[in-house]
Amino acid sequence: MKLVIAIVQREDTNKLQHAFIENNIRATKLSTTGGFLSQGNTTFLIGTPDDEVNEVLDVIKKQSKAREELVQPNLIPTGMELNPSVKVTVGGATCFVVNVDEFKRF
Ligand code: 2BA
Repeated sequence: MKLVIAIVQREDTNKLQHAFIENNIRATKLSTTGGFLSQGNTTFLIGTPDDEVNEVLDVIKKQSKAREELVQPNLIPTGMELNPSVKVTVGGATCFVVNVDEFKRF
């Protein structure tokens, strides 16, 4: 079994959540904040059999768009040498696939 950890932009959250339900994929939604932009994003935890990981990743890929964000001067951590008006491309989705040692439901 694997755990897919998927960080997506807030704008993509609802349609991805619906796509999980339509595709019978179980997921837990967490409200999270990006460490760099300090903007709200969403982290989904998806426990899935090994042979269904690619299907899960395909669903996430289909529903996640890359967007450009302007980094605000007051959000840049001190000491970082960045142009205050720099544009960054966020997403589509940042995904980690990790092995699950045990899965139990009581
Ligand atoms: P944030 O940390 O708010 O980052 C938003 C975007 O800012 C990133 O998009 C990237 O384009 C840029 N960025 C982040 N750190 C940077 C840095 N030190 N210098 C220059 N640009 C930087 P994504 O890479 O698509 O990441 C979107 C969100 O996914 C991140 O939001 C964070 O919440 C999460 N994430 C990305 N990589 C991660 C990682 N290795 N571990 C944990 N979370 C990660």
